[in-house]
Amino acid sequence: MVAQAERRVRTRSWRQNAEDLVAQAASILRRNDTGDWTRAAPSLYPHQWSWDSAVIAIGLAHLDTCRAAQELRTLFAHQWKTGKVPHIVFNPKAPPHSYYPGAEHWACAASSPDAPPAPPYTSCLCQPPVHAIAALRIWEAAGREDEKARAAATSFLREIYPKLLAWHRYLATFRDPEQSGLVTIYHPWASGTDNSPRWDGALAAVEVGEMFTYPRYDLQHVDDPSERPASAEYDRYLWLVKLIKRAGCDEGAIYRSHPFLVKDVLFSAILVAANEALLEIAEVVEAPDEERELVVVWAGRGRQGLEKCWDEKHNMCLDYDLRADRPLRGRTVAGFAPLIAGGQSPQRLAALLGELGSPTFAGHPELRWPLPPSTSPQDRGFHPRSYWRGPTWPVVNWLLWWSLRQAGETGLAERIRRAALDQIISGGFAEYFEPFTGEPLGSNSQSWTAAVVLDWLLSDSLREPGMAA
Ligand code: 2M8
Repeated sequence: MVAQAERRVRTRSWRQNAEDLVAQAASILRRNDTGDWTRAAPSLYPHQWSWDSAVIAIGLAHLDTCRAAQELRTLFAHQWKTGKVPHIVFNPKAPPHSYYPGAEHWACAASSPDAPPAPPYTSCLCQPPVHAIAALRIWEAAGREDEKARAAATSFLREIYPKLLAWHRYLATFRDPEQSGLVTIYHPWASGTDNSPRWDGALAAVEVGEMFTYPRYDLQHVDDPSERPASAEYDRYLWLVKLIKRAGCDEGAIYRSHPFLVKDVLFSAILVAANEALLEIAEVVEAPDEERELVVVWAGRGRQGLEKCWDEKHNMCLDYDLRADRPLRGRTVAGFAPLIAGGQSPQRLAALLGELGSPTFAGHPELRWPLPPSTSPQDRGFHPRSYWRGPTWPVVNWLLWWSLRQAGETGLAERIRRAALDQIISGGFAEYFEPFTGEPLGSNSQSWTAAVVLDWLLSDSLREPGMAA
C-alpha cells in the first residue's frame, strides 16, 4: 500500500501534494475537534492530552488563532492549585471502554486538595511543557493577520501568562526541590516517550506487587499488539499509578517514597525553551521585572543541569535515576535535549549535529527516510515497530526542526522537514512510522501529526522543500 501511495505521489507536483496535505491536515483537526479542545486521536486517544494540545494549538494557529487560543485556555482551566497542568483531561463523552486507565481510575485525584473542580476528571501526572511556545506562536500568527487578531491574541497572552508562570514555577519547585535545573518525573507517561528504553533501567527496579487484572483497550485500536507497550511495561505503569494514588497524589509523599524518580532531560530541555518563550510573552504583557528575572534564572539553571548530564561517550545527554543515583544509559532521541534547550556552544552544537546525522541516528544506511528513529537501531532496546522503542515520530521531527531553525541550522532543518513531509505524503497522518519500511503505525488521523504538517507547510507559505528557508 505504501508503494502504491508513493507512485501516486511521485506523479504529482510538490505544490499539489502540499495543498492536499494542508487540506487533509485541516480536516483531521476539524474531525477531532470537540468544540473547545481536540482529541489526541479519534479512537485510541479520545481525551485531551497536555502536550498534544500545545502542539495542536501551534497547528491551529495557522487556521484560526482564536480557536488555537481556546485549545490552551480549555487545558489550563484544569490546572491544579500547585500550578501543575494535568497530562490528561478526561472527556466525559468518550465512549465507554475506549481508554484505560480512564476517568474512573483517576477519579481519586479529584480528592486531592490541589485538584481542580471535577468532573471533568484529570490525571495527576503532567507532560512536557510546550505550552508557552504554543502561546507565543499563536500571538505571532495573529500578528500576520490584522490589528484585531493581534489585539485579541495580546489579550489572550495577558490571560494565559500568569497560568504559564505558575506552571513553570511548579516545575521549578515541586519537580526540582534540588534546584538542579532538571525536572523529576515519577511515571514514564510524564515523559511522553512512554516505553522508551530510556526508562528500562529505572523500571527494572520497580517491584510490581499484587496486580489486579485490567483491560488493554489500546490494543483494539492498532493492527498489531507489537506497536504498543508490552504487558510487562503496562503492569509497571499501572503499579506506579497505584502507588501515586496511594500517596494521595501528594507531591511530597511521592518524592519521598516512590520507586521511580527520574530526572528527564527531554522534559527539562523543553522547559528551557518554554522559559525562553515565556520571557518573550512577559515582554509583551509587560510583566514585573522580578518575574522576568525568575524566568531567566530558571532557563539558566536548566541549561546548567543539562550540561551536567552530558555524556562524552554517547555525545548526548543522559537521564538520571535519582533512586539508583546513576545516569540511565541508552541512545534515544531524548539525548538531543541540549539542541532543544538552545544556546549551546559551537563545539557542543557540532557534537550534537554530528551524532544526529551519524549512522547511530538519521544517517543509518537502511532508513527509509533520513529521520532519527526514536531509539537508535544500535541500542539494545531498539524495536522498529514498538512505539517509542524505534519508530520515527512526526512530533519529534517537528521539535528537532524547530530547534534547528532556532539554532540557525536552516539547511539541516529543511532536510528534516522535507523528509518528514515525504514520510507523511506516503504513509498518511500516522502517530509513528516504522523507520526502515516507512509503514505507518499506531493511530491514524493523529491530531499532532496533522498540526505539525500545518506548521511545516504554512509557517512560510507553501514553499517547495529544498528551497532556502
Ligand atoms: C501516548 O501516551 C499515552 C499515555 O499518556 C498512551 O499511550 O496511552 C504518548 O505517545 C504520549 O506522548 C502522548 O501524549 C499520548 C497521546 O497522543 O499518547
